[in-house]
Amino acid sequence: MNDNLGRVAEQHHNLYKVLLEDGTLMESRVAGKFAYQRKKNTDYPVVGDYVRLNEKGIIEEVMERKSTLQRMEAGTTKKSQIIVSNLDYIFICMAVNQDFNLRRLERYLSMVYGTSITPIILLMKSDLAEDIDQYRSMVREEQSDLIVIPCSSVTGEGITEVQGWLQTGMTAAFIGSSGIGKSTIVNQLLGQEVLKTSRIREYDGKGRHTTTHRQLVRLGNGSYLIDTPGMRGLALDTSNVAEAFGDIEQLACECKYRNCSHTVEDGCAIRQALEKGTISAKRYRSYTKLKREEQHRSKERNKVYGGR
Ligand SMILES: Nc1nc2c(ncn2[C@@H]2O[C@H](COP(=O)(O)OP(=O)(O)OP(=O)(O)O)[C@@H](O)[C@H]2O)c(=O)[nH]1
Ligand SMILES: [Zn+2]
Repeated sequence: MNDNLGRVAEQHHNLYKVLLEDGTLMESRVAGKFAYQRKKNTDYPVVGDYVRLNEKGIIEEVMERKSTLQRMEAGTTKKSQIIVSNLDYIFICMAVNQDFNLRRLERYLSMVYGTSITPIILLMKSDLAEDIDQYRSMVREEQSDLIVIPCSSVTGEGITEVQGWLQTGMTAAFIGSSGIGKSTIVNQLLGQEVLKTSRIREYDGKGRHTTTHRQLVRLGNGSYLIDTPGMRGLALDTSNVAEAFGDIEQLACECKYRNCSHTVEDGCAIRQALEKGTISAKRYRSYTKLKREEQHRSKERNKVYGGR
């Protein structure tokens, strides 16, 4: 990074913390011109952005983004919200116990579809599985070229392989349900740096000592890990929807046509279940609505971010 370049490490409303080359965190705001020029909300800085600062430490410019992870804003179908930017990898974490869920995996994969972000599947708590290859095959059946790494912080399996992906300048985020060992593995990757960089002690407005969780950290070798509240929320949205419609998604596998829209086709397993009353009309409507929104979203994404 140049002298006047930094990387957005935290965002709290319109207040940013920018990580500088020398490792210091600088509090910053965006230049007034962002407002004058009526920039779109997606033009404002997000965690992961490389930004150019002026001599007063104000963010003048957001450098072109290599990739973005987006979510639709609640209540709208068009406007999207960028959660983080410039990810190279996303570690999709699933534990090899009751957490393991292929429908949820599909959801996660659909988020990175059409971006340049490479998904890497971490089979967490691999020490708990008798036959880890069975899980690996199930994942590969979803998509045969996926990178799959069994990981355990108990046996240490997989840590070196994960580190292998974190080369200088690379940025990765972890996503997955709560309680499956993400923090444990991140702390192992951070090693001694955890106290220095991940959890920092600061004085809050009332002069109390508080411990805050940093959203972007740089490892010793110059790679970056991102863990924002936005990413955590995404994990929730994703698993809730998948779990809420898991039974219907399962039925969809039995439809006669692979690209069945579940509306007019012959041999649609979902419509048959609807007629039999196995699934309610209300849930069927919510499900098809969700599907349509999803298709619309991926079309929009391809339009805007085509070729990336
Ligand atoms: N068997 C086994 N247990 C593990 C492993 N890694 C973590 N755990 C345990 O799983 C629990 C949750 O671990 P965390 O690292 O806090 O999980 P997390 O995914 O970060 O959870 P959130 O912070 O809530 O998102 C702890 O009790 C850990 O001791 C592992 O590799 N194997
Ligand atoms: Zn169907």
